[in-house]
Amino acid sequence: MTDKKDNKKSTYDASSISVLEGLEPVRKRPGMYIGTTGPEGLHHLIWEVFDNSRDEAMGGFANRIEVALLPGGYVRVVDNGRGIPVDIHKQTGVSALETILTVLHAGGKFGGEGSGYKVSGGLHGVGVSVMNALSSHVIVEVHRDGGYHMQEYAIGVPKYKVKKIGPSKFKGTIVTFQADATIFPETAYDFKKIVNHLRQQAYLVKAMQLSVIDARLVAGEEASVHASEDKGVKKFLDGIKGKQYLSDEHLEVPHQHFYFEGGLRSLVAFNNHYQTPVHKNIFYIEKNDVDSAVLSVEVALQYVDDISARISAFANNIYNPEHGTHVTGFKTALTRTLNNYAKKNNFFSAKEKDPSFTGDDVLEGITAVVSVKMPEIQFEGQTKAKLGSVEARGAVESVFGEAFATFLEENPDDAKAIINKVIIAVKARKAAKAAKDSVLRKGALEGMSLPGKLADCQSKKAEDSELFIVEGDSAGGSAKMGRDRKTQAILALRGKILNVERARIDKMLASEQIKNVVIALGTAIGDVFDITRLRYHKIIIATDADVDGAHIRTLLLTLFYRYFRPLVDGGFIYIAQPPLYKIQRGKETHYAFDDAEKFRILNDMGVSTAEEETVEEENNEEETETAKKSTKVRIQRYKGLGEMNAEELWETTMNPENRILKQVTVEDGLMADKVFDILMGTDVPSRKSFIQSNAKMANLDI
Ligand code: 0RA
Repeated sequence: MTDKKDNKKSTYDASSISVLEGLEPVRKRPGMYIGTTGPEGLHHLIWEVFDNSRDEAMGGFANRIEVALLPGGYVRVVDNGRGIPVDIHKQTGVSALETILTVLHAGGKFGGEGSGYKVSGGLHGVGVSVMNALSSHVIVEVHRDGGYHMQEYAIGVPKYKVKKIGPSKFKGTIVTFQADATIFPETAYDFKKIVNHLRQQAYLVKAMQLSVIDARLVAGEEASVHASEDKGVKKFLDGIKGKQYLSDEHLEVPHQHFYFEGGLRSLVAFNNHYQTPVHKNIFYIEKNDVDSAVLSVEVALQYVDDISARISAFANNIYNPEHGTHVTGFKTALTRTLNNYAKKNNFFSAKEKDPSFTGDDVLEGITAVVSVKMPEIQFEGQTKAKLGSVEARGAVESVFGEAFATFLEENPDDAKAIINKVIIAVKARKAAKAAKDSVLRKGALEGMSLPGKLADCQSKKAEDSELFIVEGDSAGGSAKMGRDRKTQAILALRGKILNVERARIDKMLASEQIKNVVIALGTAIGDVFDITRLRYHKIIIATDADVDGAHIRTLLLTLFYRYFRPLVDGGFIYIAQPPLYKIQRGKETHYAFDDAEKFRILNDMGVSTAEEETVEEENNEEETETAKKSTKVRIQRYKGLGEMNAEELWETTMNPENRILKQVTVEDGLMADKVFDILMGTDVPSRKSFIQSNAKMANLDI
């Protein structure tokens, strides 16, 4: 980087600027140029100016930049780069400075061969002229060619021609602007947002000194917009260490300095700050090739003790949250290189059937940054979220692949730790698959040997057949006795299947109880799932109306939602609605499915609510005379399905004539899936609060 500074000579003059169009359209339709006139657009003005300074630093012409928020809504961006050229453009008779500030897309880099710098991140930008068009006041100060020059603008229009104010032995550019309040409804900047954006940028340009200062509350004229008179200026432009442009006495205000010698390597270290790395050395490669369609490829990575992957991607210093071709190339090379290394160094045992890492295996626990720079850049869609340029893929694949292979060879300790980490990921993947497969094999091979717990129905026609999944052996017994054995099958689950706390659902597939459910369904699971082999067209979950019952129901719904989704989509899953109360008077029997229904029934029977309460409280399950009628009213509250005898269970919950079934929807499944994660997940606080709040609800019921 440092030698560039000396090698590159200034080949630029005003004639290399191509004049494109005036600024009028920008003020008419600002959204077209900065996306929005909301906060994003307002801050975009800063990025636009900053990008130019950053490009100077990236080209090796500057090594420090200061961004300061000043009183009166002013923002100042200072760099110690070459300074915007102030010489006069031969054709237009206007200075280069004025051209750059008043013509859209002007700027040396668009002027064709030999102009400006080639490796540039500002290629995407609309140019500083957009900032000028949308500012009520702009002051540009340039230290260049032995002089100190200045020009001012009002809403994009020059107040005077660029003038030389005095001599200067420095070089650099100071742009101070005030966003136009008639364009932006809100002109207050968000200092945190600026700090975060600029921190990210600081990582992208190795060893650039960047200061961000919030001097909005500095009183009076001290931080005046004509700050070039400030004492700090010379020290700043001179590159004296630790000196900012804003003078020292103003630095009692919020400020941050960024300087990352390691560039992307530092960004990976920063991202891994709260993690435990599995190896010591951060991999890093930077390769520049000025003759290629991809001018530069830069990658840094380190694995940590975690299962998720954190990949940040940039193209021309623009963050690409949706990744794109560069990341595709990176992943391909990562997978291939790690497989090659593991094979070559005998990490795969001979007896392994499928001795290779998948793309997902090698991503577990990785923290990586991929950055490319290219002159012709294409994004997918309207936003810059995803890189589309095809050349980036091959360039990253070969540059990174080669360098990473070398890194593994040269750092055997890191290599070993990384491979071992990936092997753990492979094991987890295989264990999860084995759990599925074991159920699958049983289902497929022993399809005829249905579980002993299943009391199957006589019909072999799935359309007519129903499977009741019942909680507990006693309810199972009643259901078996009460059922219509022609069409109704019963499978009893022992109450405590949920005791496997925090187990993953794929582990549960290995449990005997869940396996029974899967085998009974007949469809098998996973790749060989076959809905035409479904043995029942109604699968009815019948659990108690308490916390345990809700847990079991959640587990089953999650199982169906995750592994038997077509059963949910096809409307084959139901939830039984057993009654909560049995109300009897003489030979008259009523069932109530909730409290509201209980009150309605009692009302119809001519029992007043007040009396009913007495009845219930004092004589639960016992006979009592009411005041109005000399007949006895008996109210029984069912605490579980097991309390019902065979006849009651049939009458209320199983008999297609009387029962109420709730068909399970995809939304129910999704909901259960979420609740399942809370119940089973490692997120202990929310799991606790979930169970507590539901336990309260359950208590109210009792
Ligand atoms: C056009 C050409 C050159 C530099 C710049 C623009 C330039 C613009 C800005 C904006 C903020 N800071 C800046 N620094 C430089 C190249 C000049 C040369 O070849 O000497």
